[in-house]
Amino acid sequence: MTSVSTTTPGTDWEYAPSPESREIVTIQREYNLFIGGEFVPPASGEHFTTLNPATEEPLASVAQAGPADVDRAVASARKASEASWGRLPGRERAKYLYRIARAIQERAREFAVLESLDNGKPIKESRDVDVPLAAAHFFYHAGWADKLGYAGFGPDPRPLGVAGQVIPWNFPLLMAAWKLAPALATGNTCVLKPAETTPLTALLLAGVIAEAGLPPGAVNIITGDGSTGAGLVGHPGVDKVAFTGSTEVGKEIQAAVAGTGKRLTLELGGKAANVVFDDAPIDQAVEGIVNGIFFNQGHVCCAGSRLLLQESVADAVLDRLKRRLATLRLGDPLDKNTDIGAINSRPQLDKIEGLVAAGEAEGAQRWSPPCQLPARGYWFPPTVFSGVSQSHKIAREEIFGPVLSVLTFRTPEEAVAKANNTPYGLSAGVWTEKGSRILWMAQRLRAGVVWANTYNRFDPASPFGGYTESGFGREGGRAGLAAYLDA
Ligand code: TAP
Repeated sequence: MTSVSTTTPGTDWEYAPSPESREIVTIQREYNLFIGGEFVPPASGEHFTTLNPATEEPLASVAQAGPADVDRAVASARKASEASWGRLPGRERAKYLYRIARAIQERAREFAVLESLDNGKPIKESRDVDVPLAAAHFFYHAGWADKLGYAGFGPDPRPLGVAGQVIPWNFPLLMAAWKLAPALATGNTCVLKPAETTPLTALLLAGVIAEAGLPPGAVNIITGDGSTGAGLVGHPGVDKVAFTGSTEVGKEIQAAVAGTGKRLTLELGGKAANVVFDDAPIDQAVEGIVNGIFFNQGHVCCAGSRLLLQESVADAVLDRLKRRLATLRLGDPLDKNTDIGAINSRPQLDKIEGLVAAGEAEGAQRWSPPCQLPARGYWFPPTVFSGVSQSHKIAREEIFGPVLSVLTFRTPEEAVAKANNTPYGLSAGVWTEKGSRILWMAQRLRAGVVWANTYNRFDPASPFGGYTESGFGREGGRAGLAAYLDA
């Protein structure tokens, strides 16, 4: 498969294909569960198949953890919490975390290729964003492990015990790092459940963790579907639940955990406003808009999926945005020239198609650059809706795909009112030349993260999380440590 430019063929320079070799990765035919420091078969003997979403080709057969396996994993984490990992001094824990971070760097290409195969994201993103950030999270938290007594949590903050962690499919390795690194740095032990459609990089990470010599049971990785996740978060042996995923499942988890005394953090969905004022540097803003919604096919909780343009520049920005979108290349995720990869699964593609149909039915104007989609696999072209009003479904619901809804505003007050007119509160973007306006906006936008003249920037030192239906708790930075400490 090759990447196809969205420009009209023959009218522009074409890139020669530049595929990354998949030879670097050995994908096993079958994967088991990582419990107690080793790979063990599931009690039921059941496995499911994970696919390459760009080709629909089966990649591997992966263990389905049932209740007996969840029990076994939680018991193994409890044992490590009481007898080994939970008793190590911070300076010792740090050594293991540094080792994991370095191993991710050393095996970066392997992780990146595997991530692109299992998730469908372009190799340039897995190579330049997911994998380096995953390593950075382990490095950053390794630095904290021996300094917790000086972090403002009292002289001797204690770990909570066993953390049950459930993650989604959009950043499989990175979300595993976001969960495991702070939990381990603070002396907790972990049972992690990756998403059903993207378990492979978490299992590769399990191998790295085994090689790094962590005490058995400090990290357990159990694969399975939603029932495995429900079994884990509901398990009485879990002290802390950390969940990243949809608001719908987050609410179910909150109800299941209520009254149990378990600590809970939820990182859920979003419908962020990316606000462009008339004094913004337009070319930079256009790059930020593209990065905001088309990075990772829009499968990003903090995606800038609602573009708010000041009316006086709306036409000019839209024109330039469309010209820029016509240069994006959609196709083979392993091609280093690819900008837009595959949609992660058939159900996600169905959801995007359904919401886009609703946008058209409600009267918004749909536009995509000329774009040939590959015959096999799950694909959706970059799409822009203009003429969107706040009542439209595509302005209210999270699409979680490469679809941008464009609205306009006249005054800063109107921009704030429209940006905040959402049940979510995860992120927002502001584009303007005026520093004072950035501060004015940041004080009024109800979002956990506000980016100014940039978008989708992540750093392990910077806390990330939401308000209202986007969840609660923070990941990253000192604030992220608090979620794993009894302080
Ligand atoms: P979900 O369907 O919520 O799945 C997330 C994880 O929860 C998966 O591992 C899933 O397993 C598991 N799960 C499903 N039902 C469960 C249950 N009843 N109890 C416990 N676990 C359960 O979300 P998704 O479709 O994978 O991800 C997309 C959503 O995640 C979007 O709304 C997005 O905004 C949000 N998200 C948020 C963030 C942050 S940081 N706020 C980051 C990434 C994604 P299966 O995979 O087997 O279904």
